[in-house]
Amino acid sequence: MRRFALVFSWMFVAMSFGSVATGAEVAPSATPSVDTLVKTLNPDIFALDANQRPVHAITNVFTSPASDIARDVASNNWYNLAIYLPFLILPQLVLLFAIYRFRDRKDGRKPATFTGNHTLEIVWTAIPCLALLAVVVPAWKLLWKMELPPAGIERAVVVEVRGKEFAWDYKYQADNLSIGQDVAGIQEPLVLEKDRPAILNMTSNDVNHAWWVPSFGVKKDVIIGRYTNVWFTPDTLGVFKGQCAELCGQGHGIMWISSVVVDSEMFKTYRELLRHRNDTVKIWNLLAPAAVADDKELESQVAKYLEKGRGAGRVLALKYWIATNYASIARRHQPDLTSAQVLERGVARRAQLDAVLARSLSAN
Ligand SMILES: [Cu+2]
Repeated sequence: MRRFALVFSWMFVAMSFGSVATGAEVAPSATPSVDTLVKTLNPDIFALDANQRPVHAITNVFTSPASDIARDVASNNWYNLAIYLPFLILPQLVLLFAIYRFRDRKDGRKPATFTGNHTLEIVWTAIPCLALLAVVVPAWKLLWKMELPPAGIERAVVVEVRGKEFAWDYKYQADNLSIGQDVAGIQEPLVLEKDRPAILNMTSNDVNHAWWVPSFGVKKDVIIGRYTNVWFTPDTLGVFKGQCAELCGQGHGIMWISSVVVDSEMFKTYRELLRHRNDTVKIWNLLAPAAVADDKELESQVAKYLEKGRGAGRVLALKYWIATNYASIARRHQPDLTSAQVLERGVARRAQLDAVLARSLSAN
């Protein structure tokens, strides 16, 4: 009973710790260029197949473990294999030996018959029991570890995960920043920080799903009307893929998961970019491929945007989101424009924005 109380309570503990860690306005120093940021934080839009679907490359937990839990899961599996492999192989060897050694030699000898052998029976009962114990104890310890709050819970990145037919929405609990699908409807990756525990509190909007990223060693049902949770500490930089692992309807096969693990500097920058995202929508509407991009209108919207703050982070966020939107939308079929035309327009409009920004920033 105590254990269940513990398990249920830790996610709330995690939530409250998470909300304390709200970041202040960060002025990114020595930040990478806008294009580098776009590529680093949105790897999927640069890796689409001929049908414009993200290239799946789900790495597995044994060859590419990328979290503490994944490493434990992989080593526990190899250990279990070492224990149970002899039980699979030895009986076959004994059987082959007996078939050969005690074959009928056509010399009229009668086979020996005997019943009961206490010593033998005790041995063949005791050995499997010991093997079972040898498997159970470490497996139990690992399962226990996965259920309990992580070490360093107060540093954890707490994310609410919502499954829906057929995509994922994420919300960083600390500052209520949400991500999901971008302007072109492409699933956005969950960005996590290396060496910082991630706690996912998960639920569903419609039917049951499952959040599965093998390289994190995590697979958990995402159930409507209930919260399930997992934690792991990503320990490798890079992009890690997964897939919904609960048959949830027609689009189940394309309900993929993407996660990008970045260093702490990049994670800070990312959160800063997210913080200003909603404010960039009006400017995006002026700069989108089909828009007229009137210079006067743009100047007034940029001025409004800068009224709320003109720090380096806020300016970078504006440039970043326009670039990201263009990068993404160029890789989806547009009604009248080819990808190349969209990209070309993107370059021109980003230059237009840079010019307006430069004017607005130098004006005051
Ligand atoms: Cu599914």
